[in-house]
Amino acid sequence: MVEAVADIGLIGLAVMGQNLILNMNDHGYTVCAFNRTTSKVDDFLNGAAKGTNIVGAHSVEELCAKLKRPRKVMLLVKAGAAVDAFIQQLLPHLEEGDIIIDGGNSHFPDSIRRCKELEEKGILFVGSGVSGGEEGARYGPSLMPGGNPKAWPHIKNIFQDIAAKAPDGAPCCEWVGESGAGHYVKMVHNGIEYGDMQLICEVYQIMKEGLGMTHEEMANTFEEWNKHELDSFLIEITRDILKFKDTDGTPLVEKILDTAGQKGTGKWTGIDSLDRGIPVTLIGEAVYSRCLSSLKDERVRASKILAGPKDVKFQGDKKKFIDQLGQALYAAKIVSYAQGFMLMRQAGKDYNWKLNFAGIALMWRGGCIIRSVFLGKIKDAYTNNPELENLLFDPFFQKATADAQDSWRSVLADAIKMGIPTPALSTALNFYDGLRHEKLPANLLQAQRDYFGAHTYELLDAPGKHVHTNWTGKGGDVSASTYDA
Ligand code: NBP
Repeated sequence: MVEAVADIGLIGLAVMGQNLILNMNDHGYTVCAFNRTTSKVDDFLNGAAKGTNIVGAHSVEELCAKLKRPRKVMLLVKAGAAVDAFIQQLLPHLEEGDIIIDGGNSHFPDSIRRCKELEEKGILFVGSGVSGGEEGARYGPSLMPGGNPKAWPHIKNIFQDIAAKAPDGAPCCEWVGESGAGHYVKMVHNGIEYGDMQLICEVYQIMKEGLGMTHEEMANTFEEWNKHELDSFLIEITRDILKFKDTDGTPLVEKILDTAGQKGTGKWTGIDSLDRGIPVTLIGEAVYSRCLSSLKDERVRASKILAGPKDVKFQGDKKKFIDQLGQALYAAKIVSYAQGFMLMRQAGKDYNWKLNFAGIALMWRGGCIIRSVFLGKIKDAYTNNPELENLLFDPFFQKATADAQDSWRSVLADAIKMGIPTPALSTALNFYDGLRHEKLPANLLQAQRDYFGAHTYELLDAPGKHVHTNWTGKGGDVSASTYDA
C-alpha cells in the first residue's frame, strides 16, 4: 500500500515544472513529481531535487496514490493535446472533489471546456496563468488562477506562498474568476507584454536612427527612466541588453537578426479583441510589427526602392527630445493598459466573470515580465473605484496623459518627418484622440453604408430608429436588415 505523503503532484518536468516543484519544496510542501518520459523523474530526483523532500512517481496511478486528499495535481506540460491526454489518464485515479490544475499557457476556450467537462465528473478544474519564466517559477511567479471556485480554498495557501510578493508583501496571486478566467487574464497579460516590448523597441529605433545615440547613451537613458514612473522589469533588461558587449567589444544586440518570433498569445489577444469589438489597437500593432519584421527579404528589397524622407536629421534640442520620448513612452503605455483592461471588462461581462481588476493589477505587480511600479497605480485606480469605466478616466491617469500629450505629439511628429516607424506609439495616440472625440466621422460612414447597401442609419435626435434614404433617386425604399457582425 503506497502512503499518501504528498501535498500536491506535479506533472511536467521541463523548465517550469522543475522550478515550481523546487519553489514549493522551499515553502515546506511535499511534492510528487511525474513526467511522460519517466527517466526524467529519476534524473530530477538524483539531480536538482537531491536532498529535498520531493518524491517521484513512475506512473499516473502511483502519482495519485501518493497524494493526500483532496488530491491536487498540477500540469506544466505543452498546451493543447498533452493537457487533455493527461486529464484522461488521471480521471480513473481521481475521486469527487479532487483538483486538476493546468499551469501551462492554454488557450482560455480550452479551459472553459475542461472546467465544464470536469465539473460534470465531480472534479474541480483550475486553469492558472503562470508568468515569470524560469526565475519566476523558481523564486516567485505571478500566478493567475481561475476555474471552479470550490478548488480555491484548497490551493490558496500553496499558491500564495510560492507566488512573488509585491513590495508591500502582498502575494502576486489572487483568485481571478470562474471557468477560463485565469487563462484569459494570462492571455491579456501576454498581449500587454507584446505591447510593452514593441513600445520600447520603437523608442530604441528613434534613439539610434533619429538621434544617433550610442549604446552607452541609450543604456544610461533607460537607467535614468528606470528610477521614475517607467520603473519596470522590461526597461531594466533593455538597459542591460544595450550595455552588453560581444567578445569583440561591440554591442551584441546589433548582431541579432531583426526578425521577431511569437508563440501566439499576442495573436489570441488581438483576435479576441476583434471578436469582442474592443479596440485593443496597440497589442494588434505589436503583433503586426512582429509579422512585418519577419518579412526580412521583402524589407531588404523595399529598402532599396521605396522612397523615404531625404536626409532628415534631428536638428533640435536632443536632451529635451529624450525627455519627451520618455513621456511619449509612458503615455502610450497607459493607453495600452487601458485597452487591455477594457478587453477584460468586456470578457467579464460576456462570460459573467466577476473579475477583480485591482487584484489583477496586483498579480502583475511582481513576478511577471510586465511587472512595474506603474501597476501599483493601476491597482490604486481600481481600488478607489472598482467600477471604473476606463483606466484613462481615473484622475491619476487623466493627469498623466494630459501632462504627457504635448511631448507625445511632438515626438511622433518628428519621428514621422524622419521616416521612423512608430506603429505602437502612434496607434496609442490615435486611440487617445479617438476616445476623447465626442464626434467621430462615423456619421459619414453610416451614410456611405446606407448609400451603397441600404444598411440604414440612426439620426442624432432619434437614436434607435433605423432610417433609409434613397440617396440617388434611383434605388428603392427597401432597406437591409440591421445586425452586428
Ligand atoms: P514545454 O512547454 O517545453 O513542455 C515540456 C513538457 O511537456 C514535458 O514534460 C514533456 O514531456 C511534455 N509533453 C510534451 Br512537449 N508533449 C506531450 C504530450 N503529447 N503528452 C504528454 N506530455 C507532453 O515546458 P515548459 O517550458 O516548462 O512549459 C510548460 C508549460 O508552461 C507550457 O504550457 C508553457 O507554455 C508554459 N509556460 C512556459 C514558460 C516558460 O518561460 N518556459 C512561462 C510561462 C508558462 P516529455 O519530457 O516526455 O517530452
